[in-house]
Amino acid sequence: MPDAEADRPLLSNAALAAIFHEIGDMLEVKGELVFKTVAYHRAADAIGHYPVELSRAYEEGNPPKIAGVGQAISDKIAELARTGHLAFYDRLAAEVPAGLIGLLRVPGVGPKTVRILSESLGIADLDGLRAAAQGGRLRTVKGLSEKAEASILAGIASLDTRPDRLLMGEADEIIEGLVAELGSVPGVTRLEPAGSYRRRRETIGDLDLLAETTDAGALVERFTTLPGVERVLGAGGHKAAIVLAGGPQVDLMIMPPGEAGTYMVHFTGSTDHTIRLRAIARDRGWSLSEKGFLRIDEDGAAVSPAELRTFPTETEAYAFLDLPFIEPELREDRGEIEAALAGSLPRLVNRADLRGDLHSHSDWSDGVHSIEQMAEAARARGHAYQVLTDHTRSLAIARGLTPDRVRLQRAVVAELNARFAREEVDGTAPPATPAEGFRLLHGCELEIRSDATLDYDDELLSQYDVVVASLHVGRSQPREQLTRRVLAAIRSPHVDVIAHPAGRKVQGRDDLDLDWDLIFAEAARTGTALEMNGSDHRLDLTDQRARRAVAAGCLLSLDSDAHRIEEFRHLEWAVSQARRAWVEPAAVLNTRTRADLLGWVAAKSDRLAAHG
Ligand code: DGT
Ligand code: CA
Ligand code: CA
Ligand code: ZN
Repeated sequence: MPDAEADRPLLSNAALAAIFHEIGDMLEVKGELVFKTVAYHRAADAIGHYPVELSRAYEEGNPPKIAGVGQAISDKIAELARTGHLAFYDRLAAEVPAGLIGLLRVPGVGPKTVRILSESLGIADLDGLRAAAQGGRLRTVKGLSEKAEASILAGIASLDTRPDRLLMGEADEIIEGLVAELGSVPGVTRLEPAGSYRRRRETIGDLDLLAETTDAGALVERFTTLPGVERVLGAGGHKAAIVLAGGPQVDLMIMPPGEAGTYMVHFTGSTDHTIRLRAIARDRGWSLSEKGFLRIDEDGAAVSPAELRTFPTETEAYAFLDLPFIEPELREDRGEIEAALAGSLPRLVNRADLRGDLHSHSDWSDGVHSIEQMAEAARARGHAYQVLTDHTRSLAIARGLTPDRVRLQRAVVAELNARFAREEVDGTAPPATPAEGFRLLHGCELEIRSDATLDYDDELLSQYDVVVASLHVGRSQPREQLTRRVLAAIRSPHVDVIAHPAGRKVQGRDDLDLDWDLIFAEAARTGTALEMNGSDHRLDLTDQRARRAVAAGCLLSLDSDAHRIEEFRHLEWAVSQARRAWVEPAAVLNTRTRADLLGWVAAKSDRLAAHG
């Protein structure tokens, strides 16, 4: 007998994640306890990131154990995998109107406000909220002021105008998928991402792919019929453009074999960079386009018969202009042409230069994985050190640690390190372990409180290996007070790094209003590192700001701020922003050996004393 169920497509991990996020949102609006709603959002994240197709694993009867996914949620995945439905979800959806969930997207509107709005004004969706705010009706509700009404209106406006460029993680994921799909098309010998993605800009508008193939027709055919294609914008003999469902536009260009050099230069951009190259070419009697260098006469017209010079590699194309290869991250016309002409391009930091990571969390505060899981993952990546920096006491929302818990945690770290040391002697440590061995260093992400005091006393702070300080509260204080708070941390003998200094979110929250020149000067004077946080939602410091910081004499630390083991990949994004900032290895604290790092930390008091 044919099984009707068998034809049902399995839910992808992304689809499962969306369902659990929605459950979390609905529970929030219903007023469930925070820890319960957070559990659903966390599980949704874990499911979305999970490397194995979960529906299939559950259907085949071997569900994996996923950190952050407890029995109750596991049962729900099983039900979804088996039937494609979830009774619990259906019940909630019947109870909580979909429009109400949409209200949560408005900055500053939380579940409690949504409930009040729904109950007192009968607001059911975004349009209803906008109308009520414009009509001045929100201020009539108990608990909402005229100010709150204005801020909700501004929030709705920001939703409408928010640019939706891709974050690094989204772009990486799509590129990986495209390269996997298209790489298997017969005839394809090469696929190269270009455009802003290759330059590693912090957000990416559309994706640009260059290809070499012996069968252009087959490649264009597959490209325009990929499963995720929503619209085909155009398809020709050697190029095509598509829009992916709910995603970006992707441009595909097919290069003639052996002529990639100028194609790569042109489609990597930036436009500003290639305009400079064209001017140099023109001065020498050549017109530069993606097709190559075309000989021109004094009037700029192509000579006859046409003379076209093409090159298989970018290095050769640059060399034709007597320039060294210029790294894609530098190609923004921010001085790289001048430096290339002068032979003074920087030796950019790369991932392999990093010996460790100074900022990460565990499930003791707001992370997902255990201390041991995080340490093992860092060790397997070849780090010589990973600093565990769970949040401190006053950041209750992130389960900041009390001093008692800090002492307990220190013992856990010591015990793990004893095992790592034994395994290095036994020869049972993972093969990636560096010569200096691996140690988990004990640190914290120390909250800088609103009044510019630090969250722990000197006695407790002095016992950490490394302290990373940051501020999460009182963000709207005036510039003077915010700057005073950051300076207080910089001047503390115990603080080694200022984490995500601008407190901004990519395409989201604004920067903190800080006196940057003062901060850079004090950080340089005291030898306090400034972080380039690699989370693609943060990327803080930005490339431009980091470049100013290094010019002012500051050290940087390139950190993952990982809250789960998969987030160690943030380090790659921190590195790419550092490269865009022209950063060389010597300016990065975590290119140092563990001994050098700890020596530098220990010397902070001396530095403070020496400089008064
Ligand atoms: P995006 O997509 O907004 O993040 O930025 P890009 O840089 O990827 O820009 P896109 O996709 O419009 O074009 C990809 C590359 O193609 C760009 O970096 C340089 C080249 N290109 C595009 N339009 C022009 C142009 O009008 N003039 C020149 N010289 N190059 C262009
Ligand atoms: Ca692009
Ligand atoms: Ca494009
Ligand atoms: Zn953190």
